[in-house]
Amino acid sequence: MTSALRLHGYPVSNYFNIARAALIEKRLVHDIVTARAAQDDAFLAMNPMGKIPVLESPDGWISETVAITEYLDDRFPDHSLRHADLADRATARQIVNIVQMYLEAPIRSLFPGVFANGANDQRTVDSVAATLDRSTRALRMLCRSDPFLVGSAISQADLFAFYNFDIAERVGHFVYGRSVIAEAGLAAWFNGMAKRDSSRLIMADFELHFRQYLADHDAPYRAPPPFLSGQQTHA
Ligand SMILES: N[C@@H](CCC(=O)N[C@@H](CS)C(=O)NCC(=O)O)C(=O)O
Repeated sequence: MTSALRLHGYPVSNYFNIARAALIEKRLVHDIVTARAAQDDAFLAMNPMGKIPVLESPDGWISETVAITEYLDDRFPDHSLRHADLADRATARQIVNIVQMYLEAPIRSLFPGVFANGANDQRTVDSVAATLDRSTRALRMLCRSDPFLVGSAISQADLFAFYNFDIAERVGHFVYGRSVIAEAGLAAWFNGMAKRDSSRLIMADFELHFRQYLADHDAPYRAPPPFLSGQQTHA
């Protein structure tokens, strides 16, 4: 028998991992359907952007990870990943946006020269560095790490930040020799997040598939950076 919730995607994807973590943290029964991003008509009917993750739900196909996590909270309010306090809720959403737009997106523009057999031009490398300066400074100012990013309750901000900082740390160290996690003052928070059951399960799957992905793409990136090497989940 299949579950009412089926998450389509692949464990190398940081966004798939965020959506999967939301399902686990909310204790929702779900199935995983292994799928790669695609631009064919069948996939575009599920997600017009042709990206993963995509959630198959009783209310239809849902894509864009923030739409998935907020749908899950609206449909299944238990174990909410959004704060009741409106100021906290707005801060968490602000962190989600900063992490996606000013940390993950610029880092993603460097993927070709890190996780594939491509090259990054110097102008991109320089402009990404300047954006990372601003986003890590902003996150240092906004995040409380007490123990979660917006106080005592885990929220979608923690999930978006954890999986996107994991990938950003790899790229940031490879390209610049910098630690974006340390710059944002988030080392203790990251270590705490890495110990969660959801993170251990998801990162174990990530490691398994990532090795093959790097080999398939003839990637220059080989080993995790020093900060992540110290993580038990990345051993
Ligand atoms: N804004 C999207 C981003 C999803 C995304 O970028 N997914 C990547 C994998 S991590 C993907 O599908 N890439 C393939 C492509 O862009 O064609 C979301 O929030 O879900």
